[in-house]
Amino acid sequence: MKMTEEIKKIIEQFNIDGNILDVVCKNVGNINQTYVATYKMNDNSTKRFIIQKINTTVFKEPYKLMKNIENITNWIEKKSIFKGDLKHPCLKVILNKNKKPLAVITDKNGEKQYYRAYNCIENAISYDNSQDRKIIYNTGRAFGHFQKMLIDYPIRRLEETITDFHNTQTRYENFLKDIERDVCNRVFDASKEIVFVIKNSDCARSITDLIEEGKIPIRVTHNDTKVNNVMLDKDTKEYLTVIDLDTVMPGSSLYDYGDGVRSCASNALEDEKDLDKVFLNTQLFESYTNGYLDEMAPYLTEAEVCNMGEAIKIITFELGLRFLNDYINGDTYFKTDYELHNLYRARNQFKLLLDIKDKMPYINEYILNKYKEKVKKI
Ligand code: GN1
Ligand code: MG
Repeated sequence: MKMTEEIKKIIEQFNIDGNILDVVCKNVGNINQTYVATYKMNDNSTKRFIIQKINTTVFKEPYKLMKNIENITNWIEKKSIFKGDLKHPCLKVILNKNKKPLAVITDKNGEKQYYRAYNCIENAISYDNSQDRKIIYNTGRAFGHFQKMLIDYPIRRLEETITDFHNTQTRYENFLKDIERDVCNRVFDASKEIVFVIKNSDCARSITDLIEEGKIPIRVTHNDTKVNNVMLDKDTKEYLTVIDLDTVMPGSSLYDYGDGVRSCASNALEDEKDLDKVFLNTQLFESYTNGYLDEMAPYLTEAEVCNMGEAIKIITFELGLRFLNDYINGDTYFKTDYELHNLYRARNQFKLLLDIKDKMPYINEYILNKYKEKVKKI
C-alpha cells in the first residue's frame, strides 16, 4: 500500500529532521499496524523509521505503554554502553514535536488514534519460521539476553499493559463464559476443539498455581517471544535486538521460554492447515534451549529449571485457547485474513500440544542435562 495523505500528516508530527520520501504498509504482527517511512534527512542521507498504529482495543492505555517502553529501552541502552557492548542496537522511541511519545489524530468517528515511531534497525532481518539451527539458537540467546539485561530493573516502575495476560486459568474461565454466550453462533462448528480444551484444562492451572504460591519468581519479562520478534544481522545471523516491547511487564521467565520454543521450534507456521507438518522439531527445540540457557542459566532458580518443559506445554495450550476463544467471539482480537483463520490457528496449536505432550520425558531430560552442563562450566 502506498503513502496516503493521512498517514503522511501523522508521521510529520514526529520530530525527524527531514522530508518523507515514501511510506510502505507492512503485513506483520497480529495486533498493531506497522509502516516503514523513508526520509530524506536534512544532511542529505536517507533514513528509515518504523511507524506503528497502536491497537487500542488491545492496549487501552497507550501513554502508560510508551512509558514502559521508553524506560526499558533507556535502561538497556545505558547498560550496554556501560558494558561496552556495541553489537546490540536497541530500539529508540522517537518523540513528536511536543516531546511526547505518541502522535495522535482524531478519526472520522471522533475516536483518537495513536501512532509511535522508532528508529529502524538496519541490515537486519526477522523470520516468521526458520529451520536453521543457528538462527533459532541466536533467537533463544536474544530473548535470554533481554531477560538478563532487565534482571535488576526495578519491577515496581513497570505498568501492566494487559492485565492477566499470561494467566492461563483466567483465560480458561473467560473462555467457558464465552462459550455460554456464543455471540456469533460459532460454538457448534468448533465443538470438537472446545471438547479438546476442556479435556486438557489441567494445563490451565499448573504454572499459575506455582506463581500464586510464590514458588516461581516474578521477573521483568517480554511476554511475546515469537520468532519474528528478534532482529538478526542479515549477513552473520547473529542477534541484534529484541523488538515488540508492548507486553514487557512483570511476569514469569517460564512463559517467555515456553513461548519461544512454541514459536521457534514448531516445524510449521502458526496458521499451517496441513497438520501433518505441525510438530515440535526437536533439533530446533535443542537450539533454542541452548541459546536461552547460554544467557540465563546462572540466574534461574531450581523451580524455574524444573518447570521449563511444562511451560512449553502450557503456553501452547494457552495460545490454542486464545485463538479458539477469538474465533468464538467473532475475531475481535487477532487480525485475520479469512473466516476460519483463528479456528485453523487453534487446530494448529492443539496438534503441536499433542506432539509436545508425547515428547515431554525427552524435553525435560534435555533441559535438565543442558542446564547442569552450562552451570558446571561457569
Ligand atoms: C500477537 O502482534 P504479535 O503478532 O507480535 C499476540 C501474542 C501472540 C501472537 C501469536 C499483545 O503478537 O500474545 O502470542 O500474536 N500479542 C498480543 O501470533 O496479544
Ligand atoms: Mg506483539
